[in-house]
Amino acid sequence: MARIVVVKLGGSVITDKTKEFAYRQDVVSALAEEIAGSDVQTVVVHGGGSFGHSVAVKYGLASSSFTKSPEGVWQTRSAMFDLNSMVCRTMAESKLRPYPFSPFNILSFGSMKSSRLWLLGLLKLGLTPVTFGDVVLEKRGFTILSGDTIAFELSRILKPERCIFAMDVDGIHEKDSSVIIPEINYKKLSRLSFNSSQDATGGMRKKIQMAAKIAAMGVEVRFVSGYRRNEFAKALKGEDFYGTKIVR
Ligand code: IP8
Repeated sequence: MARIVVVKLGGSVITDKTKEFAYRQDVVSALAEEIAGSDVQTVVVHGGGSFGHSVAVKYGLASSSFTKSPEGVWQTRSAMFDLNSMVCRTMAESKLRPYPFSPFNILSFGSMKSSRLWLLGLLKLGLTPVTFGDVVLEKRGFTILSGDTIAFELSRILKPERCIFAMDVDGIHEKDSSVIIPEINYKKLSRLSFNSSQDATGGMRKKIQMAAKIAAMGVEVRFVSGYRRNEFAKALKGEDFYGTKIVR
């Protein structure tokens, strides 16, 4: 069976978070070319960046807060669907054949086995499944379902060879150090402390929690810069790369 890799494209990589609705086509194009040129079967999930997140905050929507605003839900989802269609179009221009789907699809099959078979079926037919962070209804109202959580769910379902997080930084470094940690096990990772600059929005903490959960299942996680296409390509193919590897 071909090698399967789950890739999370960070919102801060594929968009410019300093400007609303600023899509980075050149970055997505470079990463998509590397995916298309590799021999691994890839399942992609992308974040919200200056699409989903900038709209969500206006309506008090976050992964730790709830809203019942129909306007907020519509605007946020609409921004995510727009971004998803841009990402998929860029991927198609890079010779991939994306299959966009809402993350709720994989939950609607009723069993992990059915979700797995569905994803494997798409991959076998030459499609690249692409999903995204979304808005989810819970008891207290609507909240954000982060792409990092979806990367964990996809890893649970697929047990891929590895899971790559393409980020706007090179990897993880310890507090008061700028040296990227090349490899760390998931237990040590959970105990690591960070500078506030490394975790301004709490996004890094969440990513690390999910990465630790994925690595604990025996799926190797790689944190790599999405701006370094060569390092991303090496990380994708399982070669030595510049970034952080998280292992069990
Ligand atoms: O950027 C968030 O996904 P994330 C998606 O992976 C929305 O946290 C809806 C803002």
